Order: sequence, then C-alpha cells, then structure tokens
Amino acid sequence: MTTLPKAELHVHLEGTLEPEDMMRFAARNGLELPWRSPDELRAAYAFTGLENFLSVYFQGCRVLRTRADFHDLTTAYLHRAAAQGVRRAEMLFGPQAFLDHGVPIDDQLGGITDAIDEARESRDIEGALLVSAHRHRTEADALELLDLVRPWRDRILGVGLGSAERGNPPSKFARYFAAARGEGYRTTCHAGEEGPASYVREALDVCQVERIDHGYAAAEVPDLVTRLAEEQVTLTMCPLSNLRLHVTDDLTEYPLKALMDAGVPVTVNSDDPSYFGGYVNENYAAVTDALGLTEAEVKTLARNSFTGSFAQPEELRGVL
Ligand code: ES4
Ligand code: ZN
Repeated sequence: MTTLPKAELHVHLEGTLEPEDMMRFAARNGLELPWRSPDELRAAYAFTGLENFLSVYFQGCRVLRTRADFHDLTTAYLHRAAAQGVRRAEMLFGPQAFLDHGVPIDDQLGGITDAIDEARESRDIEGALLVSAHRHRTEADALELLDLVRPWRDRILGVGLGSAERGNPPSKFARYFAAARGEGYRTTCHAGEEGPASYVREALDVCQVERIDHGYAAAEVPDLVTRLAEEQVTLTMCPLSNLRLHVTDDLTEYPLKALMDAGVPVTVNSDDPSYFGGYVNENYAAVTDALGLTEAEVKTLARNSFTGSFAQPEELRGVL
C-alpha cells in the first residue's frame, strides 16, 4: 500500500496544515491563536459535523499570510504524499478565505505553484491546482474569484466548490460552473457529503461537473448508482473524513465496496488529512480493514485514481 502508485484527487491544501506548522506560522506572522499548543489544538478536533469542522479549519487558515507560508504548506504536503506513493495530487485550494485576510492572490498562487514545480523535480510527484469556491458565499463571489485568478489560468487545472453544503445546493452555482467550463477548466463539486442525493444529481445535471467530491449520499439511491456507473462518474470518497464528521459512524458499512461492485469508479482520498487523522494511505488502510478489500480491489482503487484524474492520457504513460 505504501508504495502502490496512486493519485490523490480530493485533498484541500489548507486541510494539510499540521498543528505544529499552524503554531509555527502563527508565531512567525505575529498572530494569536485560541490554542496554546499542538495538543490543545488537537483536542479541538472532536468535530460534531461539517460546519463545526469548518469553523476550526477557517481559524487555521488565518495563520497563512505570506508567499512562504503557502509554499511551505504545499511542499510539506507534496513530500508526505510522495512518500505514500502518490504520483499525482490534484489539490483543492480556496483563495477566498485568504483574500478576506488581505493576502494577495499572487502570493497565494505563487507560493503554491513554486512548490509544485520544486516537488516535480525533487520528488517525482505531479501537483495540480483546483481552485475551489465557497458555497456559503454568493455565486457573484465565485464569479469574481474566476476573474481574479484569470492571470493564473495556465497554472490552474480546474475548479471546485466546497464549504457548508446544506442549504447551498450546486444549482446556486450553475453560472459559476458554466463560466469555468467556458474558460476550459476541468470541474468537480462537493455533493452528497452532508447534503442529499439530489445535490449529486444537480451537480451533474445543472452544473455538468465531471467529478463528484464525496457522493456518499448517492449510494442509497439505486437509480443514481446505476447512472454513475453507466456514465462512469468518478466519486472522490474520503472515509476518515466521513467518519470524523459523522457522515458515517461505522466504516464496516461504508458504501465504497458496494459502489465499486456496482461499477462506479470510486477513489479513496484524505480530504483534510491533518484534521481527520490520516493521509491517503491511512484512508486506504481504514477501508481495506473495515471492508475486507482484496489486493485486487485495492489495485482497482489506485487505478481508478489515475483514470478518474484530470491528467491528459500522455501524462499517465508509465503509471497505468
Ligand atoms: C470543505 Cl471548503 C472545504 N475545505 C475543506 N474541507 C471541506 N469539506 C467541505 N468543504
Ligand atoms: Zn473536501
């Protein structure tokens, strides 16, 4: 598992911020945090659900201020991922929180893309950037974000949509996804994490996204499962995240294997590894254990991660 080549398709860069680094960045930027030690911070990681998690996560985002912070965050993740056999990482990143704190977009994306370029050389890992809008904000904000990142168009592979799901259906962002598609971005949308299966349908029908982040709720709806299989829509599932946010309370009943058996291209990912107690391999291990996956099934998951990625076919030569 450790060295099995794989892609990670659903990881939020901000969610890779380890407690020690959060403390270090706060100190070097002269910022106060509500927690005085990494252990005190870890104690705050007993989440009741997505919104409760997001409030801690957005507090953590406050410490990231300089180009060096974004660079160091990205480097730390890419090095860890490479050590776990990740050859390609499609990383979600939400600039809006940092724009609120006055961090220029060029410092954010400059730090991240420098780290991507360095890790390609030093660790043989391909990092790709997916800019993610916050669904608790307005669609006008999301469209403004597209305008703001346009100078970085050639360094951004795609766009996504995250943050508080309930009450913020994908259809609220129909024009955002249409505009993104018009600019040639690849598209993915969080749906069916805490929200209902109908949000998965909306993401596909109204927003026409290519991939679904989570998609957990779809598993309960047989005709939707059939459709995901027929249309080969990749789901980027995140078992430890779903456990820690009480989307599921028992991984032995996690629908990953049932979806795989039904022909849906499912993948295993970490979401916010520093907050949810594991990087990608810990997520593979958790489902392998809980669901008794065979070696062949684990290999299928790894293969799905490449075929479900937004890589060009020629980029996958040598890994598939
Ligand atoms: C999320 Cl915006 C965002 N960041 C990290 N994890 C998430 N889960 C849902 N939305
Ligand atoms: Zn996510």
